[in-house]
This record gives sequence, C-alpha cells and structure tokens, in this order.
Amino acid sequence: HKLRADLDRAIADGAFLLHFQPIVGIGDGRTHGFEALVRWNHPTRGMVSPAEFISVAEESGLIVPLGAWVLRNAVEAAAQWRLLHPGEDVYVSVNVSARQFRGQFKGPEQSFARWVLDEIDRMGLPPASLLVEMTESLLLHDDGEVTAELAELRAAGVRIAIDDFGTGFSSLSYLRRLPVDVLKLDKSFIDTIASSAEQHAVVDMIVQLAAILQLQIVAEGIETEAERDLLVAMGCHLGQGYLFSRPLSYGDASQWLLEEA
Ligand code: G
Ligand code: G
Ligand code: MN
Ligand code: NA
Repeated sequence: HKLRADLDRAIADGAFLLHFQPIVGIGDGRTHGFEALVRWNHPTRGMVSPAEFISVAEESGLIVPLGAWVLRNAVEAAAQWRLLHPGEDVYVSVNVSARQFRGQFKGPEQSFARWVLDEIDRMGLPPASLLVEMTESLLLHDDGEVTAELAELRAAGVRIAIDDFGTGFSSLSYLRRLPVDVLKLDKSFIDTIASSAEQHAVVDMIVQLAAILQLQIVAEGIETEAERDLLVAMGCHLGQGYLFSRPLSYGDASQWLLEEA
C-alpha cells in the first residue's frame, strides 16, 4: 500500500499540520474553543484529508504516534491562545481513535489517560482546556476499558464529547452510563432541520434530552443563518460550521481570537 508507506514517513518528515475550526456561541458568535483537525501535506498529492488517511493509520497502528503528535500540538496551541487571551478560557477539542488507548506511552505501565494528563500538566494548562472527542460507534463497542480511561480523564477535569452524535443508535440509558459532558450533533441532522419538520422535531427532542441529562450540545456543520436561528430558538447554544468559519491555520486561528478580544 503506497499511501501507508508514505504515511509511515510523514511524521518524521514534518508533513502533518493542524487546522482549527472555531466552536462558537451561535447566538453571539463568540469563540469558546477550536476543534483540531489534522491535515497531511503529501509531497506529490498536496493536502490530503483525514477522511482518506485516518482509517489507514488506524489499521497500521500509526494512529498511536500520529494521535500523540496531534494531541501534543493541539495542547500547545491552546496554551499559546491562553497566553494571548488570559481572560478567555479557550479550549481545544481533539479527535481520538479507540486504537490510541491501546498504544504504548512512555513504557508499558502508563495508560493513555495518564499520558494525556501529563501532557496538559507539562504545558501548565487546566484540564478543562481539553475536550476529547470520541465517536459514538467506538463507545458502543467498548468493552469497558476505554470508558474506564475516559472516566479517569473526566475525574481530573478533562471534558469528553461524543462526536457524530445521532448516527450510532444511542439510547437514553446508555447516555446516562457514559462519562460524557458534550454531544456533538452530527451535521446530517443540521442539514435538514430547515427543510424537514420531522428532522426539526428530532433535533428539538435531542436538545431537550441533553438539557435533562445536563449535557452540552455542539451543533456541527452549521452552514446557513436559517439553521443557526432554528437552533438558537431550540435552546442550542454552541456550534461550528462554515457559517462561522472554516477550519483555520494556527496563525489565522490566533488572528481570529485577536480580532474578537
Ligand atoms: O477536517 P475534515 O472534515 O476533513 O475531517 C474529516 C474527518 O477526520 C473527521 O471525521 C474528523 O473527525 C477526522 N479527524 C480529523 N482530525 C483527526 C485526528 O486528529 N484524529 C482522528 N482520529 N480523527 C481526525
Ligand atoms: O467528524 P468530525 O465532526 O470530527 O469532522 C468535522 C468535519 O466537518 C471536518 O472535516 C470539517 O472540515 C467539516 N466541517 C466543519 N464544518 C462544516 C460545514 O459547515 N460544512 C461541511 N460540509 N463540513 C464541515
Ligand atoms: Mn470531531
Ligand atoms: Na462529526
């Protein structure tokens, strides 16, 4: 597999970079955090989307060092933003794959959770400046090991989000059992709230359910003012999407914060 061979060299070559998409208060547009999204600057193909290479990295195991690289760089970015804006508790949201929990971190004794907490501590960041995003399907298939480490992170103050929420048949009872703070409502729901009364009702129910369970909702992929206005009316406070901003380079994300300060 050519892509895989190229991928194996990419960390050493410094070919990965992070982009950051603002997560905003959808009513006032103010920035609460950024989702870190990895990009691969391939020597001949140019920018390759993670949609193409994350699954390959998961299969090969490269996701462990790559995920560590992503987390470390995301946390460093958050530390810089907090220096720029001492008044704003900007957080960084990082996508994490199940496979990363089975990686080796500084020796066989150390868990992924412990390693993450050490990285945050090393940067002098409060744990609440990190949000860990896990997909719903991953949590549904967990045998308890991942959930236990998420609970350890959460006990230390790191927040946990279910990414792509709504696509994995979650049940109410399952949500109450999981160590979770945030539901990232999948873009496929947002896409249809303005055109389908049924989808609108489903999202309205999810927002109410989240309030009962004391979970925060982040609506993903908001592209139009109509979508934003419907979400605000439902009582959904946070979101991200092209209406507000595309994913930005580190420099542009810093500039974005400066302009808001
Ligand atoms: O940014 P973009 O829309 O191309 O991202 C596509 C997918 O790649 C998203 O589903 C996102 O969750 C995933 N992704 C982006 N960055 C990372 C990362 O650092 N780690 C993992 N595991 N997935 C990522
Ligand atoms: O799966 P995950 O939610 O982690 O991935 C988020 C992906 O969605 C990123 O690849 C990001 O580039 C993309 N994205 C973010 N906002 C929008 C949007 O408003 N419209 C579309 N089409 N994609 C978006
Ligand atoms: Mn995500
Ligand atoms: Na998503």
